[in-house]
Amino acid sequence: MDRKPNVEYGADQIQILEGLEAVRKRPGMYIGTTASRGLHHLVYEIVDNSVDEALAGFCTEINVIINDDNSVTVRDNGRGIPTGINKKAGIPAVEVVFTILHAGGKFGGGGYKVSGGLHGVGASVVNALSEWLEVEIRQGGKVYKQRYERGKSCYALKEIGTCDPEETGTQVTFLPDKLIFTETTIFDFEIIKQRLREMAFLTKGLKITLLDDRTTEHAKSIVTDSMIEEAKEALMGKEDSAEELEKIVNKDKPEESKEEKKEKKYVEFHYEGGIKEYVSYLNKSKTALYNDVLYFEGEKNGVYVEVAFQHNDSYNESVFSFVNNISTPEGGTHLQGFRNSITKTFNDYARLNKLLKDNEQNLSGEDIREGLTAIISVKISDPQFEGQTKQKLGNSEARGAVDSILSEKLEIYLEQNPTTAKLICDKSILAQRAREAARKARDLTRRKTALDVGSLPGKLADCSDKNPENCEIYIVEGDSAGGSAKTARNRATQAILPLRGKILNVEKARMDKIYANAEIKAMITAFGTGIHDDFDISKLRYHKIILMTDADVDGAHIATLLLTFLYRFMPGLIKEGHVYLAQPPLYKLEKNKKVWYAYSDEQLNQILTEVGRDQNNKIQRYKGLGEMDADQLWETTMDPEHRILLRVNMDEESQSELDLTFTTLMGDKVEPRRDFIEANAKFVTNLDI
Ligand code: TSJ
Repeated sequence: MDRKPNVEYGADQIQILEGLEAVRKRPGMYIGTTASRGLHHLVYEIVDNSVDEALAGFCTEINVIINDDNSVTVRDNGRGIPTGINKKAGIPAVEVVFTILHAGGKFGGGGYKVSGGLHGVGASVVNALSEWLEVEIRQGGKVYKQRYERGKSCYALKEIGTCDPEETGTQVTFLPDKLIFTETTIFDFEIIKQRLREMAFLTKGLKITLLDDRTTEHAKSIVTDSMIEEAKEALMGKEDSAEELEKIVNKDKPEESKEEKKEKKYVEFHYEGGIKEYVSYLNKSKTALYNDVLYFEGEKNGVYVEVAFQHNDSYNESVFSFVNNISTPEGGTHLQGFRNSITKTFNDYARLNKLLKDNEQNLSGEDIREGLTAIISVKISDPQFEGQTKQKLGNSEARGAVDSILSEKLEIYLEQNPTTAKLICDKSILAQRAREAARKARDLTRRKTALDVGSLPGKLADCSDKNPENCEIYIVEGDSAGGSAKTARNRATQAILPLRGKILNVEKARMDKIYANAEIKAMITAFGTGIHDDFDISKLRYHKIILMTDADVDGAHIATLLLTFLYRFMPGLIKEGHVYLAQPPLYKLEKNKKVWYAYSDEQLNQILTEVGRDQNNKIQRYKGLGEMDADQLWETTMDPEHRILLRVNMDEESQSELDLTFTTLMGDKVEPRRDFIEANAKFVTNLDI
C-alpha cells in the first residue's frame, strides 16, 4: 500500500494545507479546548454528519466503535459522501470535505444541517487534528478509500473493491493526535454514550449503537509532584527522560494494576417516539402527574418544531431546549415561544372552565412550570446563536413558530383531555399559593436582614482578606468539626460555616419551606451571589466553596444534599468551577515516629508496601472529621500545600443527564436510586491538587 504523503502540491493544495495548518496551530479556536471535552467533540463532529444524512431521510443506522488503539470508527448506511470530482476544487467531493475548512455539507442535500455552537466546524477540523484518518465509502457497488495523516492525504481517493450496489454508506476512522490532545487521548465511554443517547432521542427512528472494543486498560495513576521529585532523586544522574520517570513512578504498584483486561461494552439507542420518550426517560425516577406525555409537532416559516412534556409531583422545572440537535442551555427565542404559549394557553383554559375565578390572579409561567419536564426541539436552516457562550438561539421566527404551533395544538388537546387539563391547572394553582406564601416569607427575612448591619450569618467565621479571589469558605458538617476547622484555618483566607443536623432536601420541598430553612439561608447570605434569576456571580465572596463532610456514607449523603441545593439554586457556581469537595484522609499510619495519611484503601496498601507490613505499624481508621484535632485537620485536609480538593464540574455532562442525576439521587423512588448508585459513583470530578 502507498502510504507516503502525496508531495506534488498545486496552488490549491497549498491553500488547503495552510488552512489545516491553522487548525493545528490554534485548535482551541475550532474545538474550544484540547482537553477531554475537545477530544470528545471530534466524535460528535463526525457523528453529526451521519445524523444530517438521517435527517435528510437517507440513513437509518449509525454505528460508533471505540477501537483498542483508542481510535474511533463512525459508520452509517446513508448514500455515502459523494466521490465525484468537485468542479470548483478539482478533487473528489469527499476530499473537499476532509481537507477544506468549513466545506462540510456545502453541496447538494437540502433539509436541516446540524451546525452551530461548537459543532459544525466540519470534518476537515477532525482530520487536521488526527494522527491519521481513513474514510471508506460504499456507493454504486464500489468501495472507495482515502487515508490522511495529520490532514495530508497519503494517496488519491481509490477504489479498493466492490460491494452489493444496495449497500451504501460512509465509514470514518480517526486517531486523535497526541501532539494536540496533550492532556488525554483516551475516550470516555460514558461521555460518548450520553451524547449519542441524546442524539437518538432527538432524531426519532434513528438507531445509534456504541461499542467499546477496548480490552486493555492502562491503569490511570495519580502522579504527584512529590512522587516525581522522589523518582528524580532515585534516578540520580541517569537520563531524566519521561519514560524513565514513568518507570520509576510505576515500579511500586502491584503488577496486576498496571494493565488490566476489561470487558467490552455495547449500547443501542433507538426511539421511535423521539423526544416523547426522552421526557419519559427524564421522569422515570419521579411520580408523573398523569400518564400521557404530551407531544406536538409542526412546521412554520421554515422552522420545524417538536415539543414534548409531562408534569411530575416535584417542584422543579426541568425544561431542555435544542436547536438542530444542539443543546441551548441559555434558551433563546424557541424557549420564549414555549413559555409564552403554555402560560397563555393554560390561563385561557383555566378561565374558560372556571378553574380560576374572575377575582383570582392569572397563573404565572413559573406556577405552570412547577414540576414540568419538557423538551423543545427546533430545526432551522440558518440558526443564529447569541450570548457570551453562543448557546442562546436568536432567530425571531422560532419564537412565533413554537408559540403558534404549540398554542393551537395544546388548546385542542386540553379540550379533548379535561382530566389531565384539570390536574395541571390544579397543581399550578397550588404552586401559585405556595409562591405567594414564599414571597411573604422572603419579604420577612429581607426586612429582618435590613435591620442588622452587614447581616452575615452568626455561625460564620469569616476571613479577613476582602479579595474574593483569595478567599475560600469551608462548609463543614457538624459543630465539633466546625470548631476544629475554626481553630485550624488560615484566618486571612479561609472562612468556616458549620452546618448543624440534616440539610433540607431541596428536591422535595417547596420554596416557602426552603426559604425558612436556617442552614440554607446562612449559605445564601454567606456566598453573596443571590439565587435563581437574581444570581450574580460578580458578587461571589469566596472563589472556592469547599464542602467538607465525613468520609463515610452519611458524609457522602450530606455532600449530595448540598450539591443538589447548589445545582438547583446557583448552578453558575458549579458551572464556573467554584465548588469543591474536601478529601479528608481515611487512614493514619504511624511508624518509628513518622506519619503517613492514606486517602484510599489502595493508597494505604501502597504505603504499607513501601514501609513494610510490620507488627508495630499503628493504623488508625478515621470515622469522621471529629476524630481529628485541629492540627491534623489542617495538615491533611485544609492546608493548601498538601490537601486534595475535588473540583465539581458539569460541563462534560449533558444538562438533562445532570438533572436526572440529581432527581434520581434525591427523589422519591428507591429502585432507580439504588440502580443508579450501584452503576455510578459519579458527580465528580477532576483532581485539583
Ligand atoms: F463528513 C464526514 F466525514 F465527517 C462524514 C460524513 C462522516 C460520516 C461517518 C458520514 C458522513 C456522511 C455524509 N454520511 N452521509 C453523508 N452524505 C453526504 O455527504 C451526501 C450524500 C449525497 C448527497 C446528494 O446530494 O446526493 C449529498 C450529501 C451531503
